[in-house]
Order: sequence, then structure tokens, then C-alpha cells
Amino acid sequence: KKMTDPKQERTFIAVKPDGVQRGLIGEIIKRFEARGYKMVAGKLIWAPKDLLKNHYKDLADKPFYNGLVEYMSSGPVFAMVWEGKEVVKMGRQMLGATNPLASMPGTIRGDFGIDVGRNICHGSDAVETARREIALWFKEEELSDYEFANKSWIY
Ligand code: RTP
Repeated sequence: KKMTDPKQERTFIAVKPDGVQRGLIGEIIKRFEARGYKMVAGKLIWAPKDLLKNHYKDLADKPFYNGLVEYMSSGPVFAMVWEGKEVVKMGRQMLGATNPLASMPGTIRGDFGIDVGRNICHGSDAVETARREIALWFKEEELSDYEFANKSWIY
């Protein structure tokens, strides 16, 4: 698959432990499906700390880093790969801003979250980051390469 084609862009989206505990897996999947994106992979995984530390390695010197790793390892997360036109940027828009006061109603965080430390979901912030995160969370054989039948406007 030619991943330079923006229509074939992929992003890593995860429902964090608080989102799983609150029963929001289906709600989040529903929004990506309804928008027209295609799920390429999905699994419930209680992530080991070394995976989470690697995932958040760029934040290692932040004061909230240890708490973040504790929170992310407090229960299973629902990890997904979504594909479609500009899905990295669009996914971030659908998630909403990290700061709860800036996350607009209509976004996942704006509709369901209050606390920056319990913000329900994760989405890759760039195409390169997405590539790294997908490789970190999934084996190649867990990604399903498929087309929707004869509908070029569903990604
Ligand atoms: P994410 O990677 O989870 O999608 O979040 P993000 O890019 O919107 O935010 P980032 O700055 O990369 O932070 C990653 C996660 O760390 C937690 N956080 N806590 N002040 C705090 O206590 C604080 N700031 C960030 C959040 O869970 C955030 O999603």
C-alpha cells in the first residue's frame, strides 16, 4: 500500500484506562466509523510499563510523566489503528484539545472529560509519530489491509 497517499494515512488511537472504565470504547469507535474512517486494527491490552514508557518517552522530563505512566497502566486500554484521508489531523480534532478548558463540545474530550490527567483517549500528533506508535503497539500481522466494496469515498 502506498502510504504517501494521504487517503491511506494511518493513525494510532487509544481509549485510555478511564475511557475503558467509563464504557466509552463503543462511543469512540462509533465516531470514527461515522466519520467514514476504516479500522485497520483494534485490541484490548493491559499495557506493560516498558511499553508505556517508550510510548511517552518524549515526555520523560515532564513533572506529570510518572503519574501519566501509572494512570496508563492502571487498567486495560483499547488500542486501535484507523485509516483514511488526513486521519492524523482529523483524529486529533475529533479527540479535542488536551487542556479541558480548550476542548470544544462536539469533541470526545469536550463531551466526556474534565481532567487533563483523565482525558479518555490518545491520538498520534503527526504522521511520523503515528508510524512509530503503530509499530510499538501492533505486530504487522495484526493490521488488516482491506477495502470497502466499491466505495471510493469510504476510507
Ligand atoms: P495524547 O498524546 O495522550 O493524545 O495527549 P496530547 O498529545 O494531547 O498531550 P501531551 O502533551 O502529549 O500529553 C500526553 C498526556 O499526558 C497527560 N498530561 N497530563 N498537566 C498534566 O497533568 C498533564 N499534561 C498532560 C494527558 O493524559 C495527555 O494526554
